[in-house]
Amino acid sequence: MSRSLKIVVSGPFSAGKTRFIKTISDIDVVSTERKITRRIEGITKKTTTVAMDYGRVALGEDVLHLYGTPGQARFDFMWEILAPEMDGFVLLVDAADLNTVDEARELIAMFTAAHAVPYVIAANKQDMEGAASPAKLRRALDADPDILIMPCVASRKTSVRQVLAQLVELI
Ligand SMILES: Nc1nc2c(ncn2[C@@H]2O[C@H](COP(=O)(O)OP(=O)(O)OP(=O)(O)O)[C@@H](O)[C@H]2O)c(=O)[nH]1
Ligand SMILES: [Mg+2]
Repeated sequence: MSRSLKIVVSGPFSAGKTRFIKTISDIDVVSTERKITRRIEGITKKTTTVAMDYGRVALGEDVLHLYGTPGQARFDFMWEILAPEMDGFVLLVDAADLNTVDEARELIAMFTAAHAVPYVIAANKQDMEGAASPAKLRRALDADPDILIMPCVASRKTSVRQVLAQLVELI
């Protein structure tokens, strides 16, 4: 039977959430990107999500509604707006910058405490030199062996589709 699923795409600042949704969406993504006004160390990108991204993709029988969260902590209030009634979530981590793993761990704890839904962790930016493998990311996150951690390149459609297909299997 075909399903309509609400999937939240979350993760720390600059993990690749907006890219992930734009790569796979069948429709023009509704995004709320604004110029970055503060200097953030090591960051070369010019825009950041301030409210949400919305995209949609048909995957097999299912239609996935994808909601991307902002990554900056000052927009945390959006999570509680986006999370209700989600069927699952993808937690993206920049595997090329493990400085964000503490934040990723906190996000996982927060999401799973409030909403017991299936999720997958995506070790994103696998195309970058020195990116941590899923196994290395698992150790850094101290994640249980039963939690699915997949390699990901958010700019590649086949890669994004694989991550979403795994999540849909769990739902
Ligand atoms: N090499 C590489 N770069 C990526 C990948 N995914 C995202 N990026 C780049 O990483 C930067 C951040 O991507 P975004 O999609 O803006 O990340 P975000 O998580 O939406 O960021 P915020 O909304 O600001 O929290 C951009 O410069 C992307 O082009 C990837 O898989 N590989
Ligand atoms: Mg974004």
